[in-house]
This record gives sequence, structure tokens and C-alpha cells, in this order.
Amino acid sequence: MKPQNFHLVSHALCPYVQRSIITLKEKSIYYTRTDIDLANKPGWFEKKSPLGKVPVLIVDDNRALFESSVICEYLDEETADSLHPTDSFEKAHHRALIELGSAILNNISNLYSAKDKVSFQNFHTEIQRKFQFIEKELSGIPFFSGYKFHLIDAVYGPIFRYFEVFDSFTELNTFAHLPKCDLWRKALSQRKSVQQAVSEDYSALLIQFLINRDSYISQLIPPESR
Ligand SMILES: N[C@@H](CCC(=O)N[C@@H](CS)C(=O)NCC(=O)O)C(=O)O
Repeated sequence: MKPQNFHLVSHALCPYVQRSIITLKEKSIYYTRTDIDLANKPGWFEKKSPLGKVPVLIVDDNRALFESSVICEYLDEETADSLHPTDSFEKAHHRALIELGSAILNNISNLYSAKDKVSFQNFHTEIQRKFQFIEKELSGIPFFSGYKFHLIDAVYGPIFRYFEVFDSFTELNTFAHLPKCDLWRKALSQRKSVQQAVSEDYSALLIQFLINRDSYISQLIPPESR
């Protein structure tokens, strides 16, 4: 890799930021980071990010990339030992399931924003339906395709992290009948890069975020967690 200076514009809870950080860590790439307030975006950020979303990767202080999948693939291509499969179909398959991961993140956002129990349960059913599909696609242990960690693993680590927090105060049991997904999520939760993609107060920050949402899930959070 040519000597380059990487700076990630971030947010403490963002799962798309986390997948970029996991990729940086898996590839041992040095980077610096600035967290921004998404409710009060700085002017310099708006100039770099046409969609107004994090993550943004600033390369050598003057070039910027947005969209987490693009950032992860760029970092992967800039460094040796690709985190994508070499076989074209396998690579395309991983990319397709990465897209599915982004759709699951949209469903999770719908889930925690749902105002009533019925829509909350409907969104959860939709999430489980997608994981039932993934359960059939999972070919490896401990990670998606076996022992090697891939970009697809970097995408699903932050998705599963939501359920660790949800499981601490709900009866959702999302993976109760999905044994392969359950093993996969446990393996990802043990991976250093996945653990280090968030700060130690992640769960507390997420719970506070969910309380502030003032939605159905906010009511499920017990007083002792507030
Ligand atoms: N497709 C984008 C999604 C990124 C995204 O949704 N980021 C959220 C935070 S997790 C954001 O910046 N939201 C601010 C906004 O939409 O105003 C990616 O993969 O990078």
C-alpha cells in the first residue's frame, strides 16, 4: 500500500461506521477518527458527504469517499490479502448478502422506531424472515465461509450487536431457531476487530438512544437500565 493518511468521519452508534472500522482493523491500517453530531452536522462534513451520512473516509486530507461498502472495498483493494473470496460467484454472493445486511439494518431502524406492538412484531418477523434465508446460505463455521474472516463478516458483526442489547431487556429471541446464525453471531462477538469497533459504553449509549426514540421498544426498557 502507498503511504496514505486515512481519517474516518464517524458516529459512536452507526453500524455502517463499524463495518468500516472492522475492515481497517482487520487490515491493520492506521487511521484517525472524528465523531460528529448527526443532529447538528458541521458545514465541512456537508461538503464532503453529498448524502449527509457517515461514514466518510478522507484520504490524504483532500480526497473523500462516502458509502460504507465502497469504503470497505477500497480499503480491501489497497491492501494485500483480500477479505473477499477469489471465486467470482462466491464474491458476488458475498456482495449480495452484504446488500441484504443493509436491508436488515433498515428493518432494525423500523423496529426500534415502531410506535406500537403490532408494527414492532411485524418488523421483527421481517427481520427473522431475512435471517431464515441467511441460515440456509451459511456454509462455514465459525465465520460466514469458514475460518477466514471476510468483508461479509465485518457487515454482520454490527448487525448482531443490536440483538445483544435487545436481548438484555426483550423476549425477542431472534436466533432461537436459527442455530447456524446463532453460532455465527457468537463467533463474531468474540472477534477483536468487532469488539473494538465500538467504545465500552456502546450498550449504555444505545439504550439511551432507544429511550429517546420514544417508541414501542422504549417502553420495554426497565427502570434499572435507565
Ligand atoms: N448507505 C450508507 C448508510 C449510512 C447511514 O445511514 N449512516 C447514518 C448513521 S448510521 C447517517 O449518517 N445518518 C444521518 C442522516 O441520514 O442524516 C452507507 O452504507 O454508508
